[in-house]
Amino acid sequence: MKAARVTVADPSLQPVADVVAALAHPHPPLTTGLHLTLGDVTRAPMAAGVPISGGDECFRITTTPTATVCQARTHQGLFRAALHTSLYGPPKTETVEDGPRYAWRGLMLDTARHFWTVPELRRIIDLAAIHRLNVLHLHLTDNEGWRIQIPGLPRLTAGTPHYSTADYTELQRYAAQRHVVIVPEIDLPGHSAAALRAHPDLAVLPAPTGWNDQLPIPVALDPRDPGTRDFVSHVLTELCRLTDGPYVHFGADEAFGMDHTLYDQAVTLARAVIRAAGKEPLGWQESARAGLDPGDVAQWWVDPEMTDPSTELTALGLTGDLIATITDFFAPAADDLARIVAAGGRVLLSPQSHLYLDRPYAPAIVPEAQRERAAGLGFIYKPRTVRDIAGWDPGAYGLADENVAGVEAALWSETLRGFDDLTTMLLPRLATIARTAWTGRPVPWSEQRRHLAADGRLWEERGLTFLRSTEIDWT
Ligand code: TNX
Repeated sequence: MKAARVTVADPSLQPVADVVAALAHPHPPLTTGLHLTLGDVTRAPMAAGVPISGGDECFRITTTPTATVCQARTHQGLFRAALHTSLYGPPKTETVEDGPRYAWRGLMLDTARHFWTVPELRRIIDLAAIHRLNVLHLHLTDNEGWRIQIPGLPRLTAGTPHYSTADYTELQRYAAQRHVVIVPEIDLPGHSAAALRAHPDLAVLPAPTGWNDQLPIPVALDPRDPGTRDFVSHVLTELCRLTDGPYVHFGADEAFGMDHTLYDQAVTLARAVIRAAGKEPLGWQESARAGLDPGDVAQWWVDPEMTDPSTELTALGLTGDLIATITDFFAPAADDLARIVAAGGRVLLSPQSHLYLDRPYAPAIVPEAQRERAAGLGFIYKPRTVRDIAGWDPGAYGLADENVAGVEAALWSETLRGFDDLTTMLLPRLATIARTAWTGRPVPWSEQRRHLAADGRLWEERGLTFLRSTEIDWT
């Protein structure tokens, strides 16, 4: 298919036009022509949250008889306007001004439990851009694997699929052209079994009382040990050096049974190293229990649905002390949101009830032929329909704009066998979340269904497998 012609008012805009044309390439042209020009946009909706990919994303689109004119103050604004118009057609009114409600609109992918190749990640970056997301958060290490080359520590990645520093650099470049920022995550001090396998000399804490082989052993690095501190400093410093974006994620989730003082020490160390290397540190919500400075970001995932998992854990056949350890761990999560706000921190909204895309789809909406792919992770998570996810309201938590970093969907990979499983879990849900993050509120379902049908045509044209939910008329 030949894309619509994109012309530019000055040569500096040619790279924007080229990337838009490349992204639109598999799709039939919906405009006679697009013209890109820098300029002021009168209405400038201020996006709440942390500006991550170059700030101003607002634009104006004006339709004339010969072309659709996109105007914005930045390349990013032009990219948003031109790509959206190429993919979905010009707006129905003569002039439209638009911009995002949330500045950080992300997707987290788990590359540790299942390794996604560089070409697969490129397709995901394209998909993110199409849905106006601007962050790809890569969960790069976990118990099951270490996926990023760290100069000076070759054992971490020896003999396992991983991203070389050259892969990572190239991926950031590819993403940046599409106005997507990579936020890398090294998960510490828990979730560290892969580090320990490569470096058995690292000091780790004993497993909590009652832990047994019903769940993976929760390896936590001991922040008191000088060699282990050196390891953490080295890894995070090198990662910061490789990273173009402003944020580096240090994990800090699920340090089950870890003593509070030691947990504080581990988080304090990670933050200090990342800051010293010139980046902003960011952790999962648990990290807020080690204190936060005003403006610090914490990623909130344990929403009220999950704060007492004892019934589900019992149903799984877990017993006594183990249930107590896990339940004790989740109990303080109920106060984390208030804790982040009280410290003047900023919440990156990833509530598992709606934004975790490894959650199973409600069986009633899954066509028979897709049952297996759509199974997801049944553990603790209650299944939901696409309509439920589309109804999620980021404004429902009573947070002031200064306490919001943005919105991020997350996909863990424990149950995924390949790329078709990945996209089946993402789509269509990711598109509804991305729309909510852009507009700031749930789009009415009748409207959302129409948008999803249009999205479905794009996914088909790009050869992406998606859940053909029975809630939507895909024809
Ligand atoms: C909890 S969510 C985790 C992940 C798992 C996920 C699903 C979070 C910050 N940590 O390590 O993949 O549950 O099992």
